[in-house]
Amino acid sequence: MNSDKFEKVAGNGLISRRHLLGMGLGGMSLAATGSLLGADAGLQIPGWSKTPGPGPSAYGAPSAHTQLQRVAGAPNPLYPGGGVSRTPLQHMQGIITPNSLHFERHHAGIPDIDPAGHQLVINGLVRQPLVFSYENLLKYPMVSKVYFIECSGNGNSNTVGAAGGSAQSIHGLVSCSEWTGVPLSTLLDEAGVLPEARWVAAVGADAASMGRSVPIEKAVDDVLVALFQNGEPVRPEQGYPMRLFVPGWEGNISVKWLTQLKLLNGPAQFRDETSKYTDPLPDRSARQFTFPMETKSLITSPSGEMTLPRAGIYKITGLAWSGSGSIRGVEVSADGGRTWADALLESEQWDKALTRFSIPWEWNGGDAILQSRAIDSAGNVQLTREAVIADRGTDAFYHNPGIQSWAVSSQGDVSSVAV
Ligand SMILES: Nc1nc2c(c(=O)[nH]1)N[C@H]1C(S)=C(S)[C@@H](COP(=O)(O)O)O[C@H]1N2
Ligand SMILES: [Mo]
Repeated sequence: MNSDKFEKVAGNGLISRRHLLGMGLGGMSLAATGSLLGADAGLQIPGWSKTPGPGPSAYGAPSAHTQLQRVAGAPNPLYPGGGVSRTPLQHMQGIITPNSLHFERHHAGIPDIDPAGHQLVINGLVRQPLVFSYENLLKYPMVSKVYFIECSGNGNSNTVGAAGGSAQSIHGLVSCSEWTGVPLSTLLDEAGVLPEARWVAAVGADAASMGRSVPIEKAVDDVLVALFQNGEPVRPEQGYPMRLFVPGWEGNISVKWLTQLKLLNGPAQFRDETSKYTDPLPDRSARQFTFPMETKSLITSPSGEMTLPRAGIYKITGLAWSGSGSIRGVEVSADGGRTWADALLESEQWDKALTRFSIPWEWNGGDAILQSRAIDSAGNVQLTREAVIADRGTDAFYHNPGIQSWAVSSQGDVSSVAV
């Protein structure tokens, strides 16, 4: 293997992203997994080519040869229906999360809502209180946008230290879909917001009665009452028949099973914005209403709990996102942050959506620490783990965008470490 033919752009084997862009990897298969074609290659007809398979089906399912699954935490009998399941980021490509693999966070389980019996009420400081049925809402003009949603508890195990784990178990509370719905501004216009109204209090129809307050400026900016997710009705797990979708902000504020929007002159001070979803600080004060999810990225492959079979060329790939705009760039390090190289952005750089990055890397069989660092369109650079801890201490449960470090051992084992 002649590694000199690849342009090295940073320490410990990072190769110029230009090799992914037409310069090629010189016929060397990534990670040297390919084998040479024998003389009779292609002449054997596999069994599946000899007999017709089953015909069309009513609702598709993935190949039985793929095993992508959400992973849920153990149920807690004291907290019926409460819990999370996480997206298998390390096995995915592109930026869109299939609906069946969208992460879940429920405070009191998933209500079984018949849309015919569901109502959305707009009241409070409005000229004319309104009630919408599902059928009614379907008649409004809708917009479709690709947005990520991330639980503010995502990655929190990284604050305390290297707890091990996979991309899924540490960071799987983020997903990205095309959300289609009615702009909230359309509905608020129809109700006629009074000048003294400053906040919109949103409440869900689940047994948690989850409520969150949205400042009016955001509510009339890009917030949706989302009815469709990747083209099909929003899944029950995601809030069927309708959810509030608040782009770029902590997942909790995107109230699912949305049933009430009340215009107020201040925040409602719901439980989920006072005792929960606030950020305790080392000086014993707490931050409240820390809405935008911060600039973050993550290498999804190679990542924790994977094993590299042999030294050679690998394609490092991952995801980056920011609640304050689009992703301007991602840098990758293979030497624990001493040197960095620019990754290739493989997807569109959409506002408040996931962005896919990659870069080729030659693993020499020695120790390595892989990291990625994103910068967004507003110039925000992803914080290091130390910077997060310096700002929030180790008691803060929410908002942990710190740089993820994956250590590669000389055996090829990849694990999460704190550096
Ligand atoms: N009504 C209601 N809305 C809710 C929740 C809930 O339990 N009930 N969970 C919140 C939290 S904490 C998050 S992170 C997101 C998760 O959205 P998802 O389950 O569609 O991924 O929904 C939010 N909206
Ligand atoms: Mo959340």
